[in-house]
Amino acid sequence: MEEKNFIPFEQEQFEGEALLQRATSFYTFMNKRRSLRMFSDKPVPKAVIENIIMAASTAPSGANKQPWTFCAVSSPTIKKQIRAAAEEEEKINYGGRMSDSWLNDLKPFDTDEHKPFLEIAPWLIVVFKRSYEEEEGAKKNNYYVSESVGLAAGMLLAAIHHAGLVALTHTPSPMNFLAKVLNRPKNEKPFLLIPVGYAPEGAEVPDIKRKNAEEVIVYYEE
Ligand code: IYR
Repeated sequence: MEEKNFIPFEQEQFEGEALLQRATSFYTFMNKRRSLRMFSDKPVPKAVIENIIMAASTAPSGANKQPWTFCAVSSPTIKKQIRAAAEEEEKINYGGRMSDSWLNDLKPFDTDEHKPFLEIAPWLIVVFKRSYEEEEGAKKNNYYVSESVGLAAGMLLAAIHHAGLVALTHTPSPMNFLAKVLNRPKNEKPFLLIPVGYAPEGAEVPDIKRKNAEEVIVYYEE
């Protein structure tokens, strides 16, 4: 059993104008992040991907179990396999597995079963959640696995944006094929498929709006 062992917490602090300025400028910066469905094939160095993933891996997690694995794929052969399997599932989705109202909600995004970006983007980061660990032959469950991995994925997207790169939070479904193609162990389940790279010249994104403060925040102050 691990003993309690605390160390001093250190962090730079801000007040007044400087505090507001930091909060505002980070929001402004994050508000520029967009999901892209088109990528340049320009290479991104492995060391950049590694740092982005390690930033994601600083996320909080249930009992600090860090129940995630990030598979970083630049292999053209594996990207091709992933594209083929994803398109096979999506063909069924767009051909009737998704409801009419779902297909209608997707119209502004102009999506279809074709996923060429899965081969064009220099990296695919496949995020897996680890529902349990195998310790000395015994299964030990992790805690709040989806919440933890969701937080890590959010931080991954922020790190990608901070590096001036773009990503798509892609959810081909069902996505069990990712565990197969990447030969993952039984305790890992695919969570998200995230192509990462540079935006191509002339990239466009749908003209969609984010909710404003009144729509997403409820204050309780008295
Ligand atoms: N998985 C499909 C459909 C899709 C679903 C949602 I919800 C989106 O926000 C976008 C797409 C696809 O990737 O095309």
